[in-house]
Amino acid sequence: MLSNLAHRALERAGLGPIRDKVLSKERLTEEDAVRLFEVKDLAAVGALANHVREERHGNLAFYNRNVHLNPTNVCVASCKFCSFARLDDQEASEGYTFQLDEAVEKVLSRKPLGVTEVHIVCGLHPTLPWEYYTELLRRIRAAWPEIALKAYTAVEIHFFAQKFGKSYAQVLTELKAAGLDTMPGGGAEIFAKRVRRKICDDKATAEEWLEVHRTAHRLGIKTNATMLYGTIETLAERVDHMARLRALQDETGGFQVFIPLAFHPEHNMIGKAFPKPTGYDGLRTYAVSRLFLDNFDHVKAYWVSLGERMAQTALSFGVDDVDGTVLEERIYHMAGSHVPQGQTESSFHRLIRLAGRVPAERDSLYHVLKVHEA
Ligand code: V47
Repeated sequence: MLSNLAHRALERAGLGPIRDKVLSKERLTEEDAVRLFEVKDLAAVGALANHVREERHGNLAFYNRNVHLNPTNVCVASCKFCSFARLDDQEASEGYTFQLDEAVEKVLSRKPLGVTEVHIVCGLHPTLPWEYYTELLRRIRAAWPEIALKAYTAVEIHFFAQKFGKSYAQVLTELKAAGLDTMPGGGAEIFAKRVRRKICDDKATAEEWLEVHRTAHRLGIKTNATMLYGTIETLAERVDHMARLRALQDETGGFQVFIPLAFHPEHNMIGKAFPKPTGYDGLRTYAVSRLFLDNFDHVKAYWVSLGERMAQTALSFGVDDVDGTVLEERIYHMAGSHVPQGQTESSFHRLIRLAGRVPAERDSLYHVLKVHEA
């Protein structure tokens, strides 16, 4: 329920018509979303997003027990915001590539922790063979049949298709046969051509990213969607990004969650020009996405990207999911994140409870495994 105070604040901000649309479940236009971004009364916009969030999920805040694996940081793409990628695996350049045995062993060593998902993302490695990627999944799956494998972004799938002369459907079918369950949402950045040309001009285009996800959905593979905010994009370009995701979701229903990712400026080519986005910007981005993406069940604050305190706050600005325990994270820590490498389940419960929510452990497909009432 929206409080009288929130109603008055929304009226004062000139958001009465948008509020009425939200309350009557009428779809917001791109202009509405830009307006929500521009309004200075963040609390009013947040209250409206919180209303939608609580209508969908009550007081629950979802998390999962997962680990990250980045088998290689060697990457032929030259994304200007990236602090993780290296051109080769020479020690001097800090590039690395795990042998298959090493990568599998790393994952299996986490088995005693009760992990339910492995999140796997690689750089676009110039020489690794196709079998490396399929075998990695196959071996983990063979040794740990019940683990969920969330692996390879659309940018990697596009790279595999080009490099190994396969269609997206062939790549995904073979990965599925090897054990792939779901796909992470990385590599989306901002879809607008103007932005991609400047910050990531040599990897999958917006259309290719979307086509990979369309193909995955057709093959029954659920996927996630991200948006990197806080570099050169305008607010209208953020909204355009979300509009393209909303349109694909109308078509396929295959996205599980939307994940805004805050730019981290350390050790990359554009960090000096763009400081880390403010908490204010983060919260309005979560709130607007919750209101605009009416066909997405979940909005996630990836605590590693946002920081634990802001992730807690975001749980009252439209967010219902804070990602996972993670355990070993590289992409954000190499770009200046100072949060811990991981959370224990109890530290996660504390984080969620202190934000006034009830922790709910979920699996990779958002089935609730256990609600941890106080
Ligand atoms: O695509 C890279 C982003 C993404 C930086 O699907 C950066 O559940 C900010 O997609 N500052 C990879 N962002 C991470 C990702 C992800 C993370 C957690 C959960 C899920 C999921 C997906 O990280 C990249 C890029 O957009 N990124 N460098 C940086 N300096």
